[in-house]
Amino acid sequence: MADEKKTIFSGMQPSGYITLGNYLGALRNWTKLQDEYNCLYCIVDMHAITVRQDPVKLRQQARKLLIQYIASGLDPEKNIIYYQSHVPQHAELGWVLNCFTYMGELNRMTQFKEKSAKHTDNINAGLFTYPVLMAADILLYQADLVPVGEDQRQHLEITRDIATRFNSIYGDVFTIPEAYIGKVGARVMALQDPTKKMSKSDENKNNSIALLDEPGVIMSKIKKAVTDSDNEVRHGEDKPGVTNLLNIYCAVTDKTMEEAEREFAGSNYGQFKTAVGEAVVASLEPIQAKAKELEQNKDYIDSIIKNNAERAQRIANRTLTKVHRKIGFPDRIR
Ligand code: ATP
Ligand code: LTN
Repeated sequence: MADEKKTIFSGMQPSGYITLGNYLGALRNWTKLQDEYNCLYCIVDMHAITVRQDPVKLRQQARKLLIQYIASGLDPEKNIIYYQSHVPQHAELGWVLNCFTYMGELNRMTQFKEKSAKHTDNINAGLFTYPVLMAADILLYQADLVPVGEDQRQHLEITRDIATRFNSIYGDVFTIPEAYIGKVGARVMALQDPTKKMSKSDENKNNSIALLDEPGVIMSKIKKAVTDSDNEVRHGEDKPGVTNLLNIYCAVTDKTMEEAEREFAGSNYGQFKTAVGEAVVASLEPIQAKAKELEQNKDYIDSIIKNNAERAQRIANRTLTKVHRKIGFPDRIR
């Protein structure tokens, strides 16, 4: 009988060590979806080189990311977990889709605007066409659903536009994917500047909590987080720092905002921050223990890297062959 499960695709860049934002906005949702869907979770190293990376660090970060995917609960037997650069079909489809994407569409992307403002010395063509490679990632596997944080919504929209455009010319080649954005944790903000998102490539390490930060480091970063001066624990647009900490607290404890506000009515910021810090430490503790264990198991991790890239290639090839036929590339002689 044909496999009736729908397909999920998502990815993270090995551009640093994953943060609580990446975990709450994306990774945690992935682990909840793995039984109901066929899932592919990619480490998008080709996307990461759109900003300059140190080669030694990039390789280490990619391996750590893969380990953290598994430590967070993704089962590498059930899910396909692999490096983007091990599956050349991503780049091949990316090229084709470049020819179906307009400069004007890419010009509107806010991530491009933000990243090019941050890296004025290296505004390269890859940074500009980043969303096209992302569309290729998703469309190669005919994904139905793409679980991401709020910041990726615009990239999902352009993916849908590119796929719809291609299908309208060549027939039903691509599944049109939908974004899956969770209700809690979809946008965790920087601890020192709660008006911008927590980001793994932020140079100020006090802005983010890494999934593998030691408990003492987590506590100290949360204690230093920017709040305000009225000492009242409630959420609101006028209180971005406290709201962010409340959101984090709700996400890691599975409590509602009302429950959390009730719990901290009458607490001062010191007590509140201690409780948030302890809740974060407790939720990350099992992941950290598992990651330590996996790091010792080199052969196991290597076998996952090899097998899963092969599994991904087989699926990717099916779509790519179809695309090549549709656009009129000559058949390969075998
Ligand atoms: P970089 O700093 O290199 O841009 P990043 O921290 O933004 O990296 P990505 O690898 O680009 O992380 O994103 C991985 C996933 O995490 C995506 O699904 C993204 O939407 C989600 N994500 C990133 N930052 C946050 C955040 N602050 N809150 C919630 N989700 C987030
Ligand atoms: N652009 C994403 C990472 C990413 C991705 C993808 C996410 C690359 N390809 C495909 C989902 C599906 C980011 O910056 N967070």
